[in-house]
Amino acid sequence: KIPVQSRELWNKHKVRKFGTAEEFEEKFISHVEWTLARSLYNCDDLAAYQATSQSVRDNLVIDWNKTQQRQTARDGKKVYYLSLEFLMGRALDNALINMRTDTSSQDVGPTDETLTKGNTAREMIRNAMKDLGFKLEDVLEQEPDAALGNGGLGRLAACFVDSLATGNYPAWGYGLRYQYGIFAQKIIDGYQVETPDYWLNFSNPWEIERSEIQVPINFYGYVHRPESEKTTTSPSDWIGGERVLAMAHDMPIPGFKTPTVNNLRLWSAKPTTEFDFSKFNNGDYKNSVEQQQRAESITAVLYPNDNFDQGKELRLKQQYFWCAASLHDIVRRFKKNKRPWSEFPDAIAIQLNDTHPTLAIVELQRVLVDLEKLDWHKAWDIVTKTFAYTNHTVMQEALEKWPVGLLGHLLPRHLEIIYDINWFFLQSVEKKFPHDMDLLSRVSVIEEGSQERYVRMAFLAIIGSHKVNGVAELHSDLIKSTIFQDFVKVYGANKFTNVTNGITPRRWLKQANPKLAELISETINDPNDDYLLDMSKLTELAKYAEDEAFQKKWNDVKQFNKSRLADLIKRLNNGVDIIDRDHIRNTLFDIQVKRIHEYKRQQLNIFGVINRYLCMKEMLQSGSSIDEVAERYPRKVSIFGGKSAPGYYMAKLIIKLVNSVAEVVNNDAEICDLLKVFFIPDYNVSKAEIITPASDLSEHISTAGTEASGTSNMKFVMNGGLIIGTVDGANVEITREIGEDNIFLFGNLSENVEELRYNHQFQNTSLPEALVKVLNAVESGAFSPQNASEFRPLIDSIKHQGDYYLVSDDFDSYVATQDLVDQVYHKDKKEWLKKSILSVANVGFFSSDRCIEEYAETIWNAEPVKPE
Ligand code: NBY
Repeated sequence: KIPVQSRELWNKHKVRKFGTAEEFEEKFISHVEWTLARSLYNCDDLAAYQATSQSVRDNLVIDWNKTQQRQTARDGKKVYYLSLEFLMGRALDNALINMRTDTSSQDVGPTDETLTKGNTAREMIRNAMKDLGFKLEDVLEQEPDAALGNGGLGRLAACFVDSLATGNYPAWGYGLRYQYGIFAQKIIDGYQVETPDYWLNFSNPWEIERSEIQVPINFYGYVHRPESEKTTTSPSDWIGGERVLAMAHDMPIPGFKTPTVNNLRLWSAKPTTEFDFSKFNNGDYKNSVEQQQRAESITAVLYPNDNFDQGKELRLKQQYFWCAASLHDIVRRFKKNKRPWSEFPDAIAIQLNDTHPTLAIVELQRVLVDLEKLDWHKAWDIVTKTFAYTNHTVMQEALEKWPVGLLGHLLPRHLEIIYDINWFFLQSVEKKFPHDMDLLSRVSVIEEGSQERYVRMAFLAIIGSHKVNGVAELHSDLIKSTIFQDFVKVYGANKFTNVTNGITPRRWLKQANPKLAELISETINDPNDDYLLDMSKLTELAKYAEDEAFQKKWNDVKQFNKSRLADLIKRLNNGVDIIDRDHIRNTLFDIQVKRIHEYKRQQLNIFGVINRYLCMKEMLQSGSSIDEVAERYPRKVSIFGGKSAPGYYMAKLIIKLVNSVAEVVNNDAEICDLLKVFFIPDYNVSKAEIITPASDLSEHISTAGTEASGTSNMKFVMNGGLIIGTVDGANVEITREIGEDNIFLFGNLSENVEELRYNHQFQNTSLPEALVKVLNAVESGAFSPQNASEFRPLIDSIKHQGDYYLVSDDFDSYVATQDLVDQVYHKDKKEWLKKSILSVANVGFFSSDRCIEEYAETIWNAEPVKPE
């Protein structure tokens, strides 16, 4: 503690934020000289990025410190969001956009007074950078994506921390600081090749290493129970075998137009400085050093699977390492206040992003029973009131389960606790439904199977939580009627709820689409961009949906964004333009970017493209002119992007098929550039910021009932793109919000999926004629002349393996709907623009701010801590 008489001196030298361009320039230069040890003579774009980030970070850190002090003093309920993935993307541009410009209190950074009207903090810095000799856009490009996630689940966590800070919630994210994020995807000869993403190569200006916060974490070992304690539910000692340290790294998370800066705490693993003397005595010095070095492997790499559980021991180690470190941190902070344990759930809410952090439930029970010596049932009451669990999938292959043997070996005490949790749970079920042995085995946390027994993590998460939510209405209904139906029976339906996903409009509208954001703020007369905090303001736009002058401006923005994407594609295509710039206005940009997965049905999309191509060729062969072909099949570019899990054979084959089709179609002079196909390599957050605003049409075409929500559907709509989609996930609510006239829905409904699958298995189903032609062309080697059988597995899965994803059942309806899209886009542009404008006008519901408010009110019971 600093003595009172010293405080005056501290205050005299209080650090201050930069507020003017001049103050920023001074900061920038001092970081170039002092932080980077460089100078005017060797400051390149990368150094400028680092110096700018350091300067902006200095401002954030001041607010970060104040936010933490304020939240501690106010002592409201704190929210912790546990996610193994945070797909943050770049931080600098986002920080510039979020920098507030609307307050008059002291040391606030750029304010209205220091900025000329209509000029944002971002503009101020852009100008300052220019004066210093740099172009802001080039400098921003230097930042590597923080790609610590796979897809939707990880990006959702990133949008949530943005909205939590913006809503002034006292909330931290907890995750892992992987040294390697999701792999970088290269396309070589049409195939996906994975290369490591060592994103920390040039050091990371956005993280604050907290070397003072190091938590010891144990693995393996054995359980010792004192003679006096007879059962596994009494305090026991876990004697750990292997020990590593979890070190904290903090990332400041700025809210939009608020001084609240929250914290994202990521853990990295490092060896302890303890020395294993038993090994040393054996003379095995080298081995004992190696053992220590292995510690770092725990947080070395993100597992690159989405919607698939691989069940590897190192993954379980990651999960426990992260849960134990985070809980230790949370409990330590709680204990400072000396409140009774029974008040823990009043002080703290912990949200589990999928089942990956389920061990946190077990760990808290262990801490309370073994270390804090609470009675088992009192402890369990605290645990269940604290946790809530979000489910993101109903697909079996994605539901986590761990072999009992593996879990018990790594975490012997935790396995005992899991058995006891299950025991008490099953007793309560037995009491409610006596003698229903089937029910007991169905809801048991332990799956008793053939040889191995497994721990079902989703069941453990339900039992240990007070609320379970799905991520879109359809999905939340489905979990109640399918995978968790027995738990609805046991607990009643109220434990299960829905919070439809959302996305942050700061990144996905303002940052990704500055031109549209500008047009919107000017049109609805909102020069300070307040609509980004209250998206219902967008409904104002509806007035102009049919206004010709406005439609033209709207269309101009879209054309600008399409050119921007065409530039990117040209760059990725070795400088060769595949999109005809003279026709960009009447070329439909049809985009499907997301993880490659059979259930997301990129194969349906590419089969549709092949069908279109074959039909065009057929017309030409039967004597139609190219103009007639163009009339029937107007200009279109079909854009794909997304990563496959490295071990997912079928997904990789789909990528190869797309690239093979592109090769043939793009080089077919006969069709005169009316159709183009491109696969964008290495789809990631920063590429999404270019791609999303450029779509005319985007594809969200999963087999009904398989896509829990989808969030890119929301991003595309927010950027004025129309959707072709199935009645699945959040497409349902998007339709409700924007109106069914403004979305192209097709295909079978989820309630029919079971029957359709049954028919494929036991009935003689025939394939639609058009699809047969497509499959024949693929089978004939039309797209793989050197290896005709290359795509066999894709064909077989439809023809001979029951067509699990129902491509054949939805094919005709998909093609017909694509025809309808062409009709509207090319024959009735006014109608198209009207749909586009009305979509944006009514997209407000899908702001993650709304979503976070719902979590806060219905699950966490938490309130914002407003800055004075
Ligand atoms: O979560 C996605 C859903 O597919 C999507 O519909 C939803 O919008 C989004 C946000 O709620 N799920 C997802 O991205 N899942 C994963 O990335 C994932 C990653 C790893 C594992 C499981 C799922 N795993 O078991 O290792």
